[in-house]
Amino acid sequence: MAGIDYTTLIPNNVSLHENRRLQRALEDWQPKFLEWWQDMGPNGYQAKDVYLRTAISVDAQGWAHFGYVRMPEYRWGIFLAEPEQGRLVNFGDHKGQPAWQEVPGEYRGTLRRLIVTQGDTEPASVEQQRHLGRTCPSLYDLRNLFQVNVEEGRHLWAMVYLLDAHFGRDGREESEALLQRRSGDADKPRILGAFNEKTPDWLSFFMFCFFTDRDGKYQLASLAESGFDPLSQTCRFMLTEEAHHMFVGEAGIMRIVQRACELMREHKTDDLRKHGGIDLRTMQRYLNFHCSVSLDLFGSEISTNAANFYTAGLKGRFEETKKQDDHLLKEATYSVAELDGDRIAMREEPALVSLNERLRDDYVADCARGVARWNEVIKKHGIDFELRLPHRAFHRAIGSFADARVSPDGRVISQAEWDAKHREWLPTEEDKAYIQSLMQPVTEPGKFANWISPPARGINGQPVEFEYVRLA
Ligand code: BYC
Repeated sequence: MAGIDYTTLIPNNVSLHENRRLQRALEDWQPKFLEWWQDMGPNGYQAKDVYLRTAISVDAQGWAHFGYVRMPEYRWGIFLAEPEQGRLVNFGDHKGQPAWQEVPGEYRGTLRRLIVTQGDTEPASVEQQRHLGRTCPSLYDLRNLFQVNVEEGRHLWAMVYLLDAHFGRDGREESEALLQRRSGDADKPRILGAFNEKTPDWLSFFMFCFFTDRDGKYQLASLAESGFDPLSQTCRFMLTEEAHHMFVGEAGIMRIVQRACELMREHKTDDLRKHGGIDLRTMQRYLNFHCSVSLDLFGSEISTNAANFYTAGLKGRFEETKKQDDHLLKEATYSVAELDGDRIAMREEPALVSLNERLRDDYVADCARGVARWNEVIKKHGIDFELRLPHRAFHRAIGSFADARVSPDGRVISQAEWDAKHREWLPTEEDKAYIQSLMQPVTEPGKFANWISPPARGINGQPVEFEYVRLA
């Protein structure tokens, strides 16, 4: 396979022309998507040339083509990773059976819900980020924002393809509904909590890419294990795109940390507001917020939904096939953090209902590796400060800690202590106003806002001062 057909209205590597009914359904949806993109996509930049990458094949080497594109003309399409010959269902009650090419009737509703939940996050994030272009810290960052946005748009296409190809009229209705919900809307909100939060500034954007896109990585990796083969193939290709989004987040925060350290040394103070930088304590509060809302995205610690997804063979564990166990988990247990009076204790729970928590553990370990890389920058500057992940029970709205008050270091505290201290732990109105005051656009090629360092290198071998977006 590998080659993508760009001669058709909808680029694809799924031989769409052989399935007239599906082709018509998607061609009917395409103008509605474009209308949504015009209304809810990046505000103010639709007519500009942006240096974007587009997928030209799905094999590991060199799938991307780089060139100037106007975003509404981006070739959104349907790209599935190469099929694995003889693939099996690798876990759950159907383990060992050939992977399904069609939706098993008994799992139709469940699978549809999983795909819709995944699909809903994609347009949601574009909506959340739609005003950021106007305050970009550089053309390099502006281009990265738009690359992330068009690829989230493509991820929506990926889920709509599955809905239209495999769920008949219900699927087509869900595809329409994906364009009708709106992030943060009181009447028709997006499905998951974090996707109704605002992304009003670039510090939030980078934190979102680091923490929330990383949830995407872990959820997609679990769905890539699915016994429903088209879902697996779709998610495997999406993961290659997701990697860039997390890079944008990790490198963005690292550049802000770098700049903070430079300013601290230059002015011999950690109060950077006088000097137009973002101090590390403010960054810690933003980190606490974005980490905690992203932890919620994994669902409840104990979840029969998660157990059912697994037993049915629909959603696996992270790197399921690399694990050395029976892949049934009926007898296994897993250690889960739970509230035990006024403390948090570990308890052995049945492994099947603990799968959300297990995935959250994989995620936390991955986040910790990124935070350690930020701390290396701080350490290299000889500054005595460490950014930390908040405890998993801190500021949670989903699961067993939702009603508890827990400090970032994992102490169960009283409401009174929370009221007295939460301003030290979460972004305050003053923080938000200060960060907002820094959001002045910098659009001269090669120039960067004062609060962020330039990147070490440009995109696709281009220099940092390349004109990544043509604004003229
Ligand atoms: N907010 O058993 P529970 C990405 C609901 S991000 C609101 O605890 P379950 C991306 C839940 O739906 C990845 N509601 O959870 C990143 C259920 O409702 P019902 C997105 C929530 O079902 C950046 C009830 O609470 N992909 O790709 O085991 C940019 C009890 O549920 C939340 C996926 O999420 C919440 N946070 O697991 C762009 C993968 N959490 O059934 C993109 C697909 C739970 O009682 N989704 N609820 O009405 C899933 O696998 C599961 O739906 C979840 C929840 C892991 C999200």
